[in-house]
Amino acid sequence: METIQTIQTRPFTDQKPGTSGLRKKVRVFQQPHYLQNFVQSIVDALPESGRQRLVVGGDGRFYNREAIQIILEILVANGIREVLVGEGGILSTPAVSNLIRQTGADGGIVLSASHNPGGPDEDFGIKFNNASGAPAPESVTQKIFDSTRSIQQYRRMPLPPVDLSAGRSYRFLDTDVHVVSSVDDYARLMTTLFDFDRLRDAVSQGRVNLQFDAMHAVTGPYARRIFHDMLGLKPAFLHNVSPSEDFGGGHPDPNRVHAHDLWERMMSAQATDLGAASDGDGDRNMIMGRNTFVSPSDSLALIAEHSACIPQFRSGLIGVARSMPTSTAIDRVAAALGIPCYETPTGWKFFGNLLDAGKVRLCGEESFGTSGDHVREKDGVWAVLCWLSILVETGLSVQELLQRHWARFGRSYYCRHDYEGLAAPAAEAVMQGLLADADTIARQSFAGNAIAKVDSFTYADPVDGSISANQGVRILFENGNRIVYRLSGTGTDSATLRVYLEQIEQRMDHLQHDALEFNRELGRFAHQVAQIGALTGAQAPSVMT
Ligand code: G16
Repeated sequence: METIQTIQTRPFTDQKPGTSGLRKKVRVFQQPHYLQNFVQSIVDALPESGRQRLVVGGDGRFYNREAIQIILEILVANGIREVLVGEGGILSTPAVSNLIRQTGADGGIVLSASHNPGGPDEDFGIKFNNASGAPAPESVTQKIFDSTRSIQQYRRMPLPPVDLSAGRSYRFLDTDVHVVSSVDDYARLMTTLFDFDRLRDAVSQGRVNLQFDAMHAVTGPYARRIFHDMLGLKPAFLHNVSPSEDFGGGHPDPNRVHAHDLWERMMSAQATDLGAASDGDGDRNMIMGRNTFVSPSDSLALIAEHSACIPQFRSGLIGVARSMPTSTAIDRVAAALGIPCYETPTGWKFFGNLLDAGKVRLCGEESFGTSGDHVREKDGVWAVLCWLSILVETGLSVQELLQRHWARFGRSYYCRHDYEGLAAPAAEAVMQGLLADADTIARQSFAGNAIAKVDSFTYADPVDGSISANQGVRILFENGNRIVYRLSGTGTDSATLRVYLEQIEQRMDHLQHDALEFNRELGRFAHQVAQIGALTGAQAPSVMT
């Protein structure tokens, strides 16, 4: 009989969680003790009373299964009473959040590097979600990080390879391990939020046509169950629904570049009323109509505007929230609805307190994330069901919905310019330089529009009062236009500088421009005032979306 081993280790200095947990190259995670140190640090951050039940699952990328075996050995050795693992180790990020909430678990461990590619030379990630199903707040991630900096040993119980077929249960020492369906609980939750009878009528009879691209990632099984089995969508409208460890060699990021096939189909005669894609771990979404792309910020605003079409929200939205760089389109809808709109730093974890306190019911981010108060993560499949509900209830096309929205609320022309592959010190220098030159920049103007102020965004959480400083530099124009600069917190090697551009247009005859084109000059201005070329050597953004 094996016994619990205490393994001597040494701290790694690079285990500080970023925007969404710890993300590194697979080879970094494969170093002896690397993953083990981090998992033991998560356990050490849990209070004694928080060690009863944990959920574990991931997006199925390369190293998912090996990581789950390692995690189980550590959780058993640390006496966690019960562990629920997704079938085959698979659970989408919103499904983990849901399982934590449905089972009253103390938290969960999510294995994913989201939209980053997978494979032996690609990315892996791990994060901890708390008992409400939300990504751990900074107070907890800091505790985990502190522990990784001082850890000297971890505990493991050697286990035979654990078969993760659904329905299997095991007892290892004091720990019960149950392998649960990846999809059942999540699909059940969706039926409580949407009118599946009405959606099925529309979809199965082809009155509203949908196509969905799972990008060979985790949402494949969810899409098959919900869109095909439950709503009667023909299999030909489901693309890339077989998950693979390397996402079919692709980049599971639902945007124009990486969901290119869907994009092309939606811009051609093969278009359907609604086209959608989701990312590696199923929390992001991209929404399209015939010949139409809906920017994530507009998607959020339109879901709020038409929330009465969504049974989940029929009792009232109460409040909404967006991350600071996300466009202000939703602010205008919230004002019209007479509800508050909160502005948080980037990172879904910042919505957790607002949702738990019942201050908001709908949240979203420019980074292709939207969700409601049913879980504490963004939720890709859910966002598609929202849009489907809006199309079914209004009888309008995606394009008509957008046009009406812009005519009523004005249009936020919104773009993001990414400067990838920068040396970290150079990227930092841009951020520091902006603050150092804030007064000089504030005296400039763009296209006749004066700058009201240049500042660094600080968030005071209205629920627990915690302060998060340095969450991005803003150039705020007097007419409401904005430029926002921040450094990405999800990369695994070099630094990425993100520049977010927003220009609000109310004139009816100026609502139909191409957003990239519309913001091109503002992008040049943003590049120049921040001295990006001089400080980083980058003469232009590498990606513009
Ligand atoms: C993660 C967070 C999101 C956040 C995004 C920003 O997304 O969950 O809340 O908006 O990162 O990424 P960056 O720091 O690179 O701008 P995901 O889908 O990668 O988990």
